[in-house]
Amino acid sequence: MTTRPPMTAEQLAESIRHHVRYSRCKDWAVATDYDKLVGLSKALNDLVVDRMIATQNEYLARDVKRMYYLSLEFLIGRLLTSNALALNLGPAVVEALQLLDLAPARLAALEPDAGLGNGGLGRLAACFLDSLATQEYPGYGYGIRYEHGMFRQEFANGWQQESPDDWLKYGCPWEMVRPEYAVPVLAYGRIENVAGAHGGPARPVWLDWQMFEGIPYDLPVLGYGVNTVNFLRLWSSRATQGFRLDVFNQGDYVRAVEEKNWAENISKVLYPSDNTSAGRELRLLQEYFLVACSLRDLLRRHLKNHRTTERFAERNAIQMNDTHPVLAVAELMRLFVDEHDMPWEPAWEQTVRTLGYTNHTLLPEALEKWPVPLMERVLPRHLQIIYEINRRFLTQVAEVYPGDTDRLRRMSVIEEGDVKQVRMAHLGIVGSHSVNGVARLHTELVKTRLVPDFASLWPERFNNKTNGVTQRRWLLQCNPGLAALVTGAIGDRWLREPEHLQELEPQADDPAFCEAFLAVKRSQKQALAQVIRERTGVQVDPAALFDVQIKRLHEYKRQLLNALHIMTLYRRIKEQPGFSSTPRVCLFGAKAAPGYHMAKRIIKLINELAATINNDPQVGDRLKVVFLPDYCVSLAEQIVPAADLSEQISAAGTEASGTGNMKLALNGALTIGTWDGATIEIAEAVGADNIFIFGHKAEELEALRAGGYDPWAWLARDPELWAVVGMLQANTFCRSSPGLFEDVYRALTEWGDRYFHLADYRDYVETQARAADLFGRPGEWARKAVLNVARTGHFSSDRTIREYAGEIWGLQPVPIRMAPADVPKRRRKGS
Ligand code: 26Q
Repeated sequence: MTTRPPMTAEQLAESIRHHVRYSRCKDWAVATDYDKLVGLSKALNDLVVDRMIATQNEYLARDVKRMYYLSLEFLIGRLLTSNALALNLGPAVVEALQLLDLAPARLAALEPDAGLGNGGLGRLAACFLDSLATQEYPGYGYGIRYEHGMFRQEFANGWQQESPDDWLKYGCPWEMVRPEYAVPVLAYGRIENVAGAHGGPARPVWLDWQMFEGIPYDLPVLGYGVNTVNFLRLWSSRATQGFRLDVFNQGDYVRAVEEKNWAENISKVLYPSDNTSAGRELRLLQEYFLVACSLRDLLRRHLKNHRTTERFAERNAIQMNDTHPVLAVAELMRLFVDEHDMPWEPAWEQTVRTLGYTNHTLLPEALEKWPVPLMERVLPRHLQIIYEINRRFLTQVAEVYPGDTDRLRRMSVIEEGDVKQVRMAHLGIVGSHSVNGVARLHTELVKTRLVPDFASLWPERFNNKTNGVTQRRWLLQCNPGLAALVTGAIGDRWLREPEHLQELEPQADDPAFCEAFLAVKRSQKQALAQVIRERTGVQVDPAALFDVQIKRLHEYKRQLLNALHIMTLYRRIKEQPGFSSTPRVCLFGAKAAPGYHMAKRIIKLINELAATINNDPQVGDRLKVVFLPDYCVSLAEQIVPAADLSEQISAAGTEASGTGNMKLALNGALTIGTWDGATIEIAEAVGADNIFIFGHKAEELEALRAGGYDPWAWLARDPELWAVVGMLQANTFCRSSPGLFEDVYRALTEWGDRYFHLADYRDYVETQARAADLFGRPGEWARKAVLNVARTGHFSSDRTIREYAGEIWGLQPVPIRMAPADVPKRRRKGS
């Protein structure tokens, strides 16, 4: 970055002292480290505020087109370091803290993660905000300010235990509450058609509703090295006077206050399930709450510059992150038609032209469907609107395919059955001008398997946007050693233009550079070894192969296949006394949805493997197994830089994209993976020689399925597999509780091995052996690792966002110049 830092270390130190005193009301002598962290955050925030005001003024003055990213999840993690880096104050912060006799890392570690998401979908939303601001796009996030984000995970006797996350306990120095922009939200009640005034047509009127309100809290989103500061607006729910007014009036004060509590439950907690739909009333209310607050807010902003909503889509784009905010289709129609008096057709045209829908999963259990009776009770007017949308849509389908009633049944937004259901994916597709998948294979499968009828009706609507990750958090911030090595070789343009990483390619053939790469990797592994010791008590050798699988625990992701490989190595060590192999540390980080029985068993299994293997003197340093508890963004930032081998081993055709695969490759880990999701595109980018691909492809698994896949046949054919699976049944890893892993064993056998662990086992084990072998030749390994870094610039979310902006949103960058007048006088002097 060529621009001058906006403050010197001395000024920053002074500002920290100022804020400890005036924001925390603490004398320096008694201030805690946490007070000082807040002081530092507030000091930086002063600079942020000037840029945020300048940015919003510019957008308003130029009446720019804006994009709103609606998501039930934003997994942003910590903000201090990324904000300091974006402001070009990285070195100044370190120096200022030295002046104040404080350790930067210790302070930074006190900031709780904002864990407002489950996994990939939520983290993607956070990377997108970073790339939007850095590329100077007017793009905002809208989400929910969950009081409790993703649960904290501990292990008790190897079992996952959840406890509530309390990230707001000490407040959040970055958030700005804006009660003046509170919005009312209605739910429940009934619809009556009331005759219009002066004999006009009858209009539906929503009666007997309950009201609550959304209070917005803004988190600033800083562009790196630019003045742009966008924001993420998070809604907190609150009861209003209008809430159960009747109960207040009847004098039942206590009951009224009890019910007040109920309204405040809406933003209380993040649903911790990933890739399964909860189907609960509270979740429906959360989804509606986000949509209702956000649309009312952005419509208010639109009406500052425009008298009407007639040409709304020219100035606004809205992206729906999966089906979770798809009620936006009905709510935008309701606002246009019921509140802004637009006729149906133009309202529908503006709605469709404004909205885009991103699909993130093919798993049937993740597809959201809401029972019609529930929707009718909670959102009666929306259900009416959805029926009308569907009626018009099916009329259109019937014109294109006359007499094809089966097609109408398949495509309908309403699924018939004992209990009718609203299919949210269908509503999203019908109500959007763009439907995208998140990796090339995934988009193909959306078109051919998930919704083929829609893809043939509207082929132009479907498009691919392969995911990406921000190289600022996932290389510059988390791996400063490697970032400095890269910048030393090719300069720092890669920070804003990730394509430049490819200039690193020639360095792969420079032994000195490869040596330097290995030295950085070694020091990152030493740092992680210390974290492992502190958190689990396990001693690992930093020279060993660090084999890493970090992601949500789900059967389709096949942590169990990894476990079968570990059992295989263990068995070989035990049965072949002279067995020698590359020393390996198998690392896991994963949370299981609290109600997901099989996922919790698999965690227990891996913890039992760890207990047995790590304490077996016969094994020694040849094999260690570590399950780090409470995997989260900040822990990922410590694991990713230290990984040698990245496990991306989902059953082909099940992982929509994956984004951990990108983070790990960008940090020079080699991938062992299946031909699935974005791993396919990573393989094409880095080259077949620089990645370990194994297993059946999606169409091969499909053929196996069609031919009647028989796990027993695969067992019978492979004696080693037979022996390893037998260990599950024989209580080898749960001597004191027989039968503990019976269900895991059954899932792999009697229950049909839904995710083809057994079919991919042999190729996996052999490919692991090739990886271990290569690791024994560090020069060759380093060359491939450096090529991975050089060739993964394509997987930056900067590229992804540029594609969305150009092809879906019609969004232009808006550079923000900071005139001296944008900074109040008090702060201008000396800076
Ligand atoms: C739905 C209804 C009720 C409660 C919860 C949910 C719910 C919540 C989260 C359903 C799904 C999710 C999360 C899905 C997810 O993270 N998908 C991942 O998205 C990534 C970004 O595109 C991809 O890289 C991953 O492949 C995909 O699994």
